[in-house]
Amino acid sequence: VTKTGLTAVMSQRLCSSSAPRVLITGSMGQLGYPLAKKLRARFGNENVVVSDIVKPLPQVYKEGPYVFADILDFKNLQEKVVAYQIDTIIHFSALLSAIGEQNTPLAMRVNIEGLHNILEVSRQYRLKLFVPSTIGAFGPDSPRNPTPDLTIQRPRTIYGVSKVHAELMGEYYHYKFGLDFRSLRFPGVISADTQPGGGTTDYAVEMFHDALHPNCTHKCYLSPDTRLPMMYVDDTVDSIERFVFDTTSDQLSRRTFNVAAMSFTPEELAGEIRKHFPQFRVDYKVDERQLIADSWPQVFDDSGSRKEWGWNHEYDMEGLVNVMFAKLNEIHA
Ligand code: AKB
Repeated sequence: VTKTGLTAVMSQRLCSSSAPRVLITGSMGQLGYPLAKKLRARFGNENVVVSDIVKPLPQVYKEGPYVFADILDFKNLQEKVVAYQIDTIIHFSALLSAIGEQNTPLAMRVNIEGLHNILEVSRQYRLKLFVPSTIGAFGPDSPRNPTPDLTIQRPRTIYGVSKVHAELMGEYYHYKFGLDFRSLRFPGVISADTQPGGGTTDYAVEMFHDALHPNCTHKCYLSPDTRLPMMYVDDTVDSIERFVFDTTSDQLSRRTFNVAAMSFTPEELAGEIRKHFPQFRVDYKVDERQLIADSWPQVFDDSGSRKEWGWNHEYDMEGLVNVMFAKLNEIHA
């Protein structure tokens, strides 16, 4: 090996030895893969272990470690943490709001029992743990415009209840056992190349896909004036990276924070989409998801995140619509 070659190998070693070793659960959902890409670019492919219980496309195996990790199987989790020398877990596995209402027992198992396993394995092996929370952790008794970080939380979905439980359990493990637990409450997340599944805010993603089909009328299950907080996926991924990997524990006065970017109604989004596709039509036919949306924040107050750990979003509604159509055109080209 030449001297420069050796230096390169050594600096690679130095880099990788100081890099975190991250396990992402539920990686084949909307957020796992985009986050893995970002973290792998920063920390190296081998240092970010992507996991789920599904068999992904072959390309996923080529990009770095992909493992079967069932969050309901404690031993399986322990094994992954030990085998891959994990020091940080990003725990995405969960059933979202609308699907959770259709199968409450499963939502309780995945969102609550699964979380207990993740908390315990994190305590045993002294890991850092990030668990996303949501606007759905608030309910009809919470102030809706704006919704602050600390206020009444009495959600009426099993998803919301499980997320309040996750916030409280994580904070309990932090104060009782010193676990470095962190959580961000996310708005509806919008992305072009990964799909959400079973959420109440999913209409916004579906609108973009339908707009690309000239003869398709989007059927919206929320009323035209339902205002909800939303965020483009790149902002979501940035917030996790910054909050988990660029913020020290002593910077934080608490463990759970709201993050926000924009709020809009279906009618407002359709109006912005019509700037690109003037023929875009929407039929409104509300279903049971309206009740969920009506109990959620309309505008999210994230001033705590902005002040304490420097959160700043990049995409507003106009930026979101531009980037979504640019990405979707690339995908369909
Ligand atoms: C859902 O709609 O359930 C999720 C969320 C806001 O947490 N997208």
